[in-house]
Amino acid sequence: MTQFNGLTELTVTSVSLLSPGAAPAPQVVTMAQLADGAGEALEGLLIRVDNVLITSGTFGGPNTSNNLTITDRTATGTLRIDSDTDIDGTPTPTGVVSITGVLGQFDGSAPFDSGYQLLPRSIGDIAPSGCPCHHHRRRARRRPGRHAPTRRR
Ligand SMILES: [Ca+2]
Ligand SMILES: [Ca+2]
Repeated sequence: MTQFNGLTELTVTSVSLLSPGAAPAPQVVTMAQLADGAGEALEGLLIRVDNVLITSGTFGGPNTSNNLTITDRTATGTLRIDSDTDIDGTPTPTGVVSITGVLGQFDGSAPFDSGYQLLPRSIGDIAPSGCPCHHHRRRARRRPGRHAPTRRR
């Protein structure tokens, strides 16, 4: 087992299939549980965050990886769109969504307890949310959307 920018990596020497079946159900969490100092316990797990709004960044063009800022009512964090998925190149949602993904980490300095990133596996991991919360609806309407300058990384 090694670490890469705080992300625990398994160096795999052999893999055997123990039992075929469906992927594990995601654990439903809030952004506060993924915050600096808090996310370590969930690293590497499949999780889902509901009632999420993208507050800056876009999914970017095809074959690009992009970091976006997301928030629920509890905290703000990072959504990472990896170019290996089928998400890059698709329109960035403007409404409230539920996002399933694996929790990764990119943190270049000790104590390696920050920089958690939610990494959805495919476009199917991002679903519209039926959240009735007015807070999010107001924010979504105020959002400048595609007229805003986008930061590229
Ligand atoms: Ca870690
Ligand atoms: Ca891609």
